[in-house]
Amino acid sequence: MGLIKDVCYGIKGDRTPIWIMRQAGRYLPEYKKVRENISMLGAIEDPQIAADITLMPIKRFDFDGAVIFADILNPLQGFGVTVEFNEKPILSGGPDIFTDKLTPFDPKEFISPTLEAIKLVRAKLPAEKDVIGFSGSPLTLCYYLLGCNIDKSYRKLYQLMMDYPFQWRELQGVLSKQVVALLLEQVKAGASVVQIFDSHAGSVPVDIYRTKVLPFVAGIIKELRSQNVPVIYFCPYGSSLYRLIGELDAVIGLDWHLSLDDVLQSRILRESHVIQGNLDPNLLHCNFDAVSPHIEEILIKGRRFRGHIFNLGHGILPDTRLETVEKLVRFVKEYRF
Ligand code: 1CP
Repeated sequence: MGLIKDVCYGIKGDRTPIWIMRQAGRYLPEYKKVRENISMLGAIEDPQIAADITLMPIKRFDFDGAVIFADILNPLQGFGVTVEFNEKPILSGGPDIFTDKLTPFDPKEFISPTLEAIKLVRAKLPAEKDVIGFSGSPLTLCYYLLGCNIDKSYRKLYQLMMDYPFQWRELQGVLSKQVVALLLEQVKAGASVVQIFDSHAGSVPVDIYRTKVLPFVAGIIKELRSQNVPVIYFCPYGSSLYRLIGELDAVIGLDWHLSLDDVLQSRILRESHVIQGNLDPNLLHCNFDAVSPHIEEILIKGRRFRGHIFNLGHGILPDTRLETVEKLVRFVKEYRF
């Protein structure tokens, strides 16, 4: 059992484990080199290349977990959507989700290269390192299915949610089942922990999140937990929602907008929670010595919780200083309580 998985269950070792969201991505020179010759989708759909990219940050920094090189969007091809990763991901074709039903698909058919990559990565890693699978949440997948990232507007997402409540519920139901199926297949292939990225739920007012979003997220997590899968739920820019999110049976991924002290003192979360986070990714542009006191504070405050997985408060940024990442990982791994 890996260190990250242990912490998900509240089993604390003598140190805090660390991985970083988007650690397998485009800040790495060796990744950029591979991508000179292959497209994003081409890399995801070649199990050996996806596995090699997944392992790059482990080889370079020795993180405690490997997050599989894929994306939250490529599985949507199973709904008949064309996905292209240009400057921004572009989704086209597929059903009109204001009016049409989504037909569930078999993950084994549409993410089989990712499942193969997970197997390859698992076989290469020692038991104490976790393989982290992931999916977008139903709301976040709807955001992309509606092209909100291209429109740079939440308009269609909110219209679907509020003006078409039956369609919203139906869609969230189908997407929830699909997310569970995608994550369970990743677990079967060898993922020991899964993360749900709810990248766009942080914009939703808390009372609307409670009725329109939370029940579906809770349903997904309940289903996964009933099959003993540890789940991390991450909602960036979601600090107004953390009190509600704290009701979920999941590790709570925190962005950096609240300090871990405030989260406890204002009773947003309790010490019985397991958390992940929450270093501001911008601090990795700086000299390690300048930011290490802040990193140490996160470690010490994080220790007050039932469990703490060290991570950033959002994905690592493209032009991050590699030396600072290297020193961060060494510092966290050598820190003893
Ligand atoms: O050319 C490139 O290098 C493409 C950049 C890139 C990469 C490396 C994209 C496009 N996706 C990914 C991989 C990816 N995406 C991983 C794999 C592991 C890793 O990099 O370590 C993961 C976990 C994701 C997750 C993801 N994709 C999220 C959730 C995280 C978050 O930031 O909130 C989201 C929202 C996406 C969609 C997506 N894919 C890519 C981009 C640029 C975006 C955001 C687009 C937008 O909102 O406009």
